[in-house]
Amino acid sequence: MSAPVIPKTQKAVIFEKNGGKLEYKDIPVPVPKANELLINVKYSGVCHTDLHAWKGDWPLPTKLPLVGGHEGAGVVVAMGENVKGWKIGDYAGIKWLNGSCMACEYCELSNESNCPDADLSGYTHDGSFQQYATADAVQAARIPAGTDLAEVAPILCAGITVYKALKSANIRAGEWVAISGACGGLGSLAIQYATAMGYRVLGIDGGEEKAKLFKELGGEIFIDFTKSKDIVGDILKATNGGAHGVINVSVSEAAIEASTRYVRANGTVVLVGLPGGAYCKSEVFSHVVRSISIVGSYVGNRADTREALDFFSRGLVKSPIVIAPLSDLPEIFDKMEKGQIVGRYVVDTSK
Ligand code: 8ID
Ligand code: ZN
Ligand code: ZN
Repeated sequence: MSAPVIPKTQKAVIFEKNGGKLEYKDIPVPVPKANELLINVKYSGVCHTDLHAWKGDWPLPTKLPLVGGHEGAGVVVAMGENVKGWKIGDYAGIKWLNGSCMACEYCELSNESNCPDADLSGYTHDGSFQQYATADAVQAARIPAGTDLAEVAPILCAGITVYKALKSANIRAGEWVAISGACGGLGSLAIQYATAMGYRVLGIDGGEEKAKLFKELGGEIFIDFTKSKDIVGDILKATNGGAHGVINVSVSEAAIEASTRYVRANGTVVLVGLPGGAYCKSEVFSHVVRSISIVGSYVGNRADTREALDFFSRGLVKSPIVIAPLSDLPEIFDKMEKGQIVGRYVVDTSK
């Protein structure tokens, strides 16, 4: 294959300060470092984390100015001189974990997301809301040739994250998993991974459209948090004693607190959603006598990435996507803030 022509400038959405104007404009195409791929991003999912990063919600500063985005799917167009195992034309994915030191005790055990020097796409490293982005060749996701790049994009954060979170819940086939925030980007994939893994799925989210999507994706029982007068009671009843595992993917401190009360005795509450400044409150007496576990789950490692992509390639999970131009990002953030997104928005970087 002849070397692709790489332009000097490209379209991107960039902001100068947290909460500042999201500008759709021409910026320089980055040059890959020795260890990096240059990926021509075709599509990028829009994760709620991108909204947190833009707003500056978390106690971890972003780089500024910043190009957000960390669910980028595209084609390798160039690479640094130390890159091994990739060739021009390969499909590659930009994940949240852009790169890590590979030498600390966490990296040694493949817990690379916990690396103190983790480099994060769309946060500490310009991400996938641009047409050309760089990624460490060791961490970039390998996407099989022929994959639909718009459809696969949400797997690169949402898919990997919920798949790892479900593993962290230690549920057995036939047991109940409750997904709180079931019909957003992460939740809509969690329903399907959970079903494919053999669990019974109860979802909590709000509104008719979300209730409909939940059933279409194979969920069993839907609890509407905008209608239920007693969410905890309703879930305990529906599951005959509580969910064996709970995946918290809402952006609500109150919903997280409730999950400590509807998890079954000996069950596991998994914290995934990251409402800024939130605490997970659990009543100590009940926590002890029901012997529940509360664990945090943070994206996934390279094996989780490969496995999560494999579920997708086998047709077991499909993200309900809405494709929009990259220039629409401000409107997408606005909808996301209002909880109005059903499934996942994917932006087309060519528009
Ligand atoms: O590695 C991680 N831990 C990780 C990875 C990726 C994303 C964590 N996240 C975090 C994001 O930063 C964000 O805080 O997970 C959270 C969810 O991301 P998302 O799925 O991309 O967000 P969304 O598409 O906006 O979906 C959120 C859903 O929660 C529902 C909303 O209706 C929406 O469907 N929800 C809310 I907000 N309050 C709720 C409540 N009280 C609720 N559902 C049930 N009960
Ligand atoms: Zn994400
Ligand atoms: Zn490390």
